[in-house]
Amino acid sequence: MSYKRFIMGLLIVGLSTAARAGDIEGKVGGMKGKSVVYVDVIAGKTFPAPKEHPVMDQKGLLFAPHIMIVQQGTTVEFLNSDNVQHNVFWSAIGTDKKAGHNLGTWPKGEKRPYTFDKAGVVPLLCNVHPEMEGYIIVSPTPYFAETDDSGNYKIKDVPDGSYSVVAWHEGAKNQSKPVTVAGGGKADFTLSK
Ligand SMILES: [Cu+2]
Repeated sequence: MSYKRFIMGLLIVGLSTAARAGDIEGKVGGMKGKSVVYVDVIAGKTFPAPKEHPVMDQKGLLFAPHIMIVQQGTTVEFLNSDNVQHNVFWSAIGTDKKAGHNLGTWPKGEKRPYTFDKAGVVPLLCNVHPEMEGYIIVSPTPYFAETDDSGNYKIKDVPDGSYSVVAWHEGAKNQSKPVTVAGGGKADFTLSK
């Protein structure tokens, strides 16, 4: 390849990547505290499973973090950091009761992995401590964000295109909105119970 063609190639790659993606941002209102926002299934697109294994801890008789969002295909390590035995189970993923699972009960310091191949909301419970409750939101795409406490969010580096964006909040009805990203996009949500 000639030097000139190489430089031309670099310029084209540079220009096209610069124009091809942007952030989706906005605000989720109507409910207090943190929400989760994600880009829903994109027809014909799949994404490689992330290599990182986030840890869902059970500490001080609480799931920590209380809400975790992961990409579909992610393996989550469930850890017990308490001096008592904890259990982890969920009775469904989204509305699919067949996706319910019991990971078992184990003592302090032990971890058990689970790979979430199905997208949806996973309500975590512990059958030793009925008051324990947590959530894993499995996003079908790598494009997701948690809001800050005021509801503001930013989903970074979403390729230009048209999407359905979903907002989730504990105890509220999900809401989805069409969003077009052209170097960036905006979507505000007002959720209710
Ligand atoms: Cu427990």
